[in-house]
Amino acid sequence: MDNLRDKYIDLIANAGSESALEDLRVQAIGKKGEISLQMRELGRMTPEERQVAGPRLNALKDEIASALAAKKEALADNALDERLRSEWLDVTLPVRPRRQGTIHPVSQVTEEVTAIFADMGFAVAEGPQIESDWYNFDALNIPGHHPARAEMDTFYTHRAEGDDRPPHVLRTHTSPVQIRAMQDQGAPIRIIAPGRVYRADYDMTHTPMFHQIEGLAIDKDISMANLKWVLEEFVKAFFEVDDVELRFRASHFPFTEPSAEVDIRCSWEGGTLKVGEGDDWLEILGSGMVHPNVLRAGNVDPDNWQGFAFGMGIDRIAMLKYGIPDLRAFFDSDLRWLRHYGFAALDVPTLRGGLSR
Ligand code: 2NM
Repeated sequence: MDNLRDKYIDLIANAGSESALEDLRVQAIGKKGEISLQMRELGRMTPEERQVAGPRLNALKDEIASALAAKKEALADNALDERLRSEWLDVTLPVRPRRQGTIHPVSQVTEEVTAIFADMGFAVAEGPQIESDWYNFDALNIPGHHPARAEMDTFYTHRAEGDDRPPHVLRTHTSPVQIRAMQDQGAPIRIIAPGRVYRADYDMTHTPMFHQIEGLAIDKDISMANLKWVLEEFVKAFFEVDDVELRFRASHFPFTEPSAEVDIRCSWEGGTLKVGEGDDWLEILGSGMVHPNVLRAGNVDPDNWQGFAFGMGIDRIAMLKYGIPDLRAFFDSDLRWLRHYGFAALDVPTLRGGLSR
């Protein structure tokens, strides 16, 4: 038995691989292994002999099993050390620019517009996409009977049978964000609210979900003159031109008085847009002085405060700036489209570094 022990302990110590260990296990303590065969001999012994040999054989079997397990663990440790030695890599090396994913033009333009207004002291505000009808309509001077409610193609949520409260809506503009911001922060305030909005409309130039960015500036003495300057600065920075000409056309919105739609002078020579020259006018946004009822809804006293607001479609100005022809392709998630019109992930727009390189 001592010979058997020495033989296997030695073989196990010198085994070079897990499979060699497994062979040894079968050879020693497997069903037909040497020690198992010895154990079978116990039946032919006298009871006295068996009382001595039985426990010794069991102990030997246990000792070999432990030796096998210990050696197996040592081999695994060595294998791990070897992998750690051979498979290391320097995570401080620069990445290869693979451009697997790209920044969607809507995200890019949202960042660009945000950077421009941030530079003029506007903070970003956000709010829920599912709104109460009070925030989406009433607070914006659009009462229940107002035709604008019907014209908005609003998506309504479902109320349980017998629940007579007005249903929530998918916001049809980001203006509710400005109401909430006025309520939360009070005046003076200077914010922009970019985000998704929803209208039940689908054709060549409309998708049921699209993106808006709205701005709001409230202070003691803010006028249309400030609005004009801010919008001129915006258009010059966004279209990356030194001069623009803006045209304010009288218009009507329930939430502003007076209201104006803003066009920029442009040309469409050869089908490409040039801003600041030519004989065409391009409508890019709506604006006006915030209606006293809207200020009141935001708990801002219209006898002490006044200000301007404006809104524009992000998707539309993205198409104009980057020459993207089909609005509906924006939301198809077509990888080839995304690769073509998308932006490199590390190409963050800044005013000093250029908005769109
Ligand atoms: C527009 C046009 C004119 C607007 C108004 C407000 C608020 F909430 F402050 F009253 N936010 N945005 C506004 C004004 C939006 O979009 C064409």
